[in-house]
Amino acid sequence: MKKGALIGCGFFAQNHMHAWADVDGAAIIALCDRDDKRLKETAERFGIERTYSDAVDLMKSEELDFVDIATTVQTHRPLVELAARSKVHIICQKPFADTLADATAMVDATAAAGVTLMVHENFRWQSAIRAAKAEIEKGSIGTPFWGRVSFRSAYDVYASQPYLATDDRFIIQDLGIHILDIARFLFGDVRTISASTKRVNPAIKAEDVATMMLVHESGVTSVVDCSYASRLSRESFPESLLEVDGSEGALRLMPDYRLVLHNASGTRELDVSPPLLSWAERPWHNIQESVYNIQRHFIDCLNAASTPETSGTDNLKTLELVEAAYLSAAGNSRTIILGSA
Ligand code: NAD
Ligand code: 89V
Repeated sequence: MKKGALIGCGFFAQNHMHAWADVDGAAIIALCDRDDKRLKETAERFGIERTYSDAVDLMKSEELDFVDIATTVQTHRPLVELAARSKVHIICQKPFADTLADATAMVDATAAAGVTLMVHENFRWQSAIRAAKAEIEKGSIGTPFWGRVSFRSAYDVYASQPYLATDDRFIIQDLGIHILDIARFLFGDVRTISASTKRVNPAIKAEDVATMMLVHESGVTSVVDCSYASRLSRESFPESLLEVDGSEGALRLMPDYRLVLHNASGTRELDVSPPLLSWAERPWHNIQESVYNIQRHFIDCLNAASTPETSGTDNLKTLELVEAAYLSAAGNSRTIILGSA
């Protein structure tokens, strides 16, 4: 049994805790939050007796295999470095870091300590996205040459995550990071990116719309578009929609988790709806299921001593895309060559 502690008992960490209860071979034995009310509420909800207001005390007092860091980005580096010094494996929420320098320092610290570091980049673990990837890999549409990964909504994300309205960066850093990661997952690493951004909602500080064009090393060109300002006739939050054209056909992941595949043999429509886990709530259930999937993957990797898909090293590439997208948008959508940002 891998023994873990959760640091940060806020809004999203409640999903982590529910998912940990379902992951075989793992148990959260201690909680930490500097906000006493959130700490007590989470401890009571999940029946955890050992609680800490300070992560240094937690690390001194508990014998852990891993920590699950579910705080916001500003505290990731000190907490990751603390855990590395304590030689425990680490899952850290996205966005992993505010800067590539911080991200690289964390990757280096964990490598030097010999511990596993996985970024909780869960969108690629949604079952609908995995189903689409499996069809592409099976050759159902031939060789992909064009793709679109799209997330457009007017859902009020600010109600449960108020920092999204006041941070200096919004949609690319918070949501686009997931959508860019899905594009990497489906089409591979990226050679160039250009981006434009816009703030539509006057009540928030940063951009709530972003459109990005990526040229992948595989030869695929993709469009990654995100919006929290799109008042659509049908709200599909929090679904990521896909369009992929290949040499032999086309794939579409449509609202309501309808995966449509067309090729010379005809058209198939699959229902790739995520299962509704016992603790999940619509419309969040696809994200909640992906939390369970990624946490289970982390424990599988610890048991097999293998590298997680979204290791710290892997996530540097997604973070580079985020940085390059902001750079491009600030520079009149100029094309950024990855590695030169
Ligand atoms: P939140 O503000 O609700 O919770 C963060 C908690 O961490 C707070 O209770 C705070 O007191 C605690 N905290 C901060 N620094 C601490 C420290 N040094 N020691 C102990 N406790 C500390 O934030 P949230 O909305 O739950 O978001 C947390 C992270 O999860 C963010 O990085 C966010 O981007 C990410 N998130 C991810 C997803 C996803 O699908 N992967 C969804 C939502 C949020
Ligand atoms: O995944 C996230 O970080 C969330 C949400 C899906 C709401 O954008 O902020």
